[in-house]
Parts: sequence; structure tokens; C-alpha cells
Amino acid sequence: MEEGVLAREVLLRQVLLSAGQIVREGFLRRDANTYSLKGPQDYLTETDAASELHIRQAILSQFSEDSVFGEEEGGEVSAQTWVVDPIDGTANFARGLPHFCISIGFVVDRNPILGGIYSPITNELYYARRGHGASLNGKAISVSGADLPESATVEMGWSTRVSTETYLESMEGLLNSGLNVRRCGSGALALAHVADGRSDGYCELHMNSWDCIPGLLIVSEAGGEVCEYLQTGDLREGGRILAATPKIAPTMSRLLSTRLLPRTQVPETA
Ligand code: LIP
Repeated sequence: MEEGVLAREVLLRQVLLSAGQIVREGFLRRDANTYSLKGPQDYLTETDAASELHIRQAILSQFSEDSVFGEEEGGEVSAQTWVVDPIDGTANFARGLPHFCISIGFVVDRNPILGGIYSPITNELYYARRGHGASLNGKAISVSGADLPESATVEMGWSTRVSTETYLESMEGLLNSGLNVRRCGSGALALAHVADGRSDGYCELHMNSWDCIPGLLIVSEAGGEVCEYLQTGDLREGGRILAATPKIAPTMSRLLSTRLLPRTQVPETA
């Protein structure tokens, strides 16, 4: 499999950049208010579709034995599955805020092996291969050294998939513990920002696999603690997500009733 992983690693980096070009051009030429809603607060733009089509074609033309499970077109989950979010942070994209990314992961038999996140406006490419560390534009990254909630900043994602009551209860617990909580609208990019220390943690009460698998792998490879979803989660269902720097993670795990993956169970090298 080693050779196969290396070939897919090359493709992953290339396709993040080429899809990034499509997304960047779409953002720069977009007209205000040219978006539609798939559901309440669930945005869709033409560029989501164009980016996903490009990524699917790039993967399947080279690896026809793999399957692609994407946000816009769905697809199969098989022994070798690519999870694809063609634009994470679509609401930001649609409203002209330059905070969004492309998020792609490669999963073998439920084990995430490769993860990449690309922010096309800032030209930042986050990447991890299981057991080989995490990088930003080719340089190794690691999570922050934050050790106390009172001096830590975390991000909490939101969607209509979770009730307002549950969301507010969790938010209240985090704030009462002393944490500063922000929300910037791209869960995948928020996970990347835990990996490079711009944030000390990220949590969301429900996240889809294409939004979280690449970021969870990148945080784990950057020395952070991550929730069990990385290893046991159902790619089709999504789940409760947590990733944080080691000294902040236990507080968040307790407050949010989200179990962390014991470090000894973090999958080995691929
Ligand atoms: C959304 C994320 C958002 C997160 C939601 C959702 P989309 O993805 O950007 O931050 O909280 O769960 O996944 O719709 O922009 O791809």
C-alpha cells in the first residue's frame, strides 16, 4: 500500500491547489447574492458544484478503484474512500468573506490515512499523513502550549442539525470554564487552526465526515488530542467533534461529554 499512499499523496496536494484555483476565481468573480439555500442556513453556490466535480474527476481518473463521498453529490463509502468538501465555509464564500477552504481526506478501512485542507485566499495548505506529522505549506506545525482555560481561545461550530437549546448549554459551559469562544464559519479551517496553534481547541456537536476527517487527522499529527470519531466514526453519519491542545482537551471533553481517543490508540504509521 506504501506506493499507493504516496501516489495518492501527490494527487491530493495537486487537486487541493487546482480546486483552490477554481474556488478562488469563483470567489473573485461572484456577484453579491448569487447563492441558493439547500435548507435553512445551508448555502450552495455554483462554485461548490464546479469544485466537487473537478475533485471527483481528478481522483477517479487516476484511482478508479477508490470511491468519493462528497458534500454535494454524496457517493459510495468503500474500503478506500475519499471524503470531499469542495468548499467548507460556503456561507462565508457566498457573503463575500474570504474565510473558507477545500477539505479532502483519504480513508482506508475506516482509518484516515491522508488529510489536506487548502485556504485559497491566504494560500495556506495544511497536510498530514498518518504517522508522519502535520505541515503548513511544507513546514512542520504543532498545536499551542495553552494550559489554562482562562488564557485559551477555542472555536465552536454551529449548524441547524443541533437544537438551539443543546448548543447554548454547551456554549455556556465553555464560557463558564473561562474559555474564550469564537465562531468563524468554517469548521475544517478551524481544525487546521488548532493544528498550527492559532486556536487552542475546536468543538462541534455534529459535523459531517468531509468537514472533520482531514482536520482531525491534521490536529492529531500536530500533537493534539482528538475525539474518537477519527477512529470509530461513521463516515455517512458524522458525529460529535472535539480537537484541542493536550492541556485544554480534558476540560472540553468533560464539559461537552465527548470522549477523546487515548493516545495509545492513535493509529500507527501508514
Ligand atoms: C459548515 C461549516 C461550519 C460548520 C457546519 C458545516 P459548509 O460546512 O463550514 O463551520 O459549523 O457544521 O459543516 O456547509 O460550509 O460546507
